[in-house]
Amino acid sequence: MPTIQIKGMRCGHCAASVTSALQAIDGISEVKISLEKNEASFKQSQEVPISTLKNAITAIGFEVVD
Ligand SMILES: [Cu+2]
Repeated sequence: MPTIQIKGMRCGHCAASVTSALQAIDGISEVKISLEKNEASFKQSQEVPISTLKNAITAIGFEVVD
């Protein structure tokens, strides 16, 4: 499963926001968030550019860590 590091998630609301932002992207499903690890993992049915992921996360006030 692809996994990305996300900065700024603090609670269940943050996790839910990130989940819906990622799931709104074409080709991404089954998003799982780990607040302890600051990670989001997901299933990818097609290639999604990292810039698309970053934009979606940035748009809701979080940051993808490189
Ligand atoms: Cu929160």
